[in-house]
Amino acid sequence: MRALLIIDVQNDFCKNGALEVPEANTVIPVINKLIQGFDTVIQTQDWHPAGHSSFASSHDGKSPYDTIEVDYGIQVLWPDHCVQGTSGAEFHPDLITEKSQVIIRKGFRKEIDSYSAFYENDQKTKTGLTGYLKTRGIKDLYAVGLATDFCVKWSVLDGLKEGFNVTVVKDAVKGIDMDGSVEKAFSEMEAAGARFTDSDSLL
Ligand code: VGL
Ligand code: ZN
Repeated sequence: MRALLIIDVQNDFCKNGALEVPEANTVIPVINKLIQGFDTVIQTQDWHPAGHSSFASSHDGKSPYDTIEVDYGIQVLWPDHCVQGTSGAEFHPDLITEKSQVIIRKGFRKEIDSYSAFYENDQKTKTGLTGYLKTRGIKDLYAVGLATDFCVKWSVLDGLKEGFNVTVVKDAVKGIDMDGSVEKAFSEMEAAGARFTDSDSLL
């Protein structure tokens, strides 16, 4: 059994959003087409409380894209984004959401960021997605969405760690790209055992 894992296709990561991912909107029609070929569709939704610790505005003298050291390692500081209940946190209106059976919200604890669909950034606190997938007999995951170098990458790496076969649909992901981080993300995912395909070969 396979599932489509749609990561963070939310207004704030799309065109004119607070944390705009370049060319983000190009993935939406591709993902909409892919959805039709899947019986199981899962979405993630970045869902931060106001004043979240990953926001630069929560730290005196810091600017977006600065980094700080926290208990669980290096944290990139972001512009305020995907604040619970705001329109920026909504799924992009063009994305088909009717077939989504599970929506995993993440990043809702103020003191800890969460990129991955499986674990928060401490690499310990679980979202429960593994249990859901295993209970449903799903072994193969197809990852799409935003952003390649953050939430997609960590979801793919953790999915592999949890024992799933994970395939990234290359024309259905876009990245933020800080200092070559997209290319690095692809090599890290490949080294960890991810497979790659494009939507045409999948459909
Ligand atoms: C993401 C940065 C901060 C993502 C979420 O969806 O990749 N990136 N929050
Ligand atoms: Zn976030």
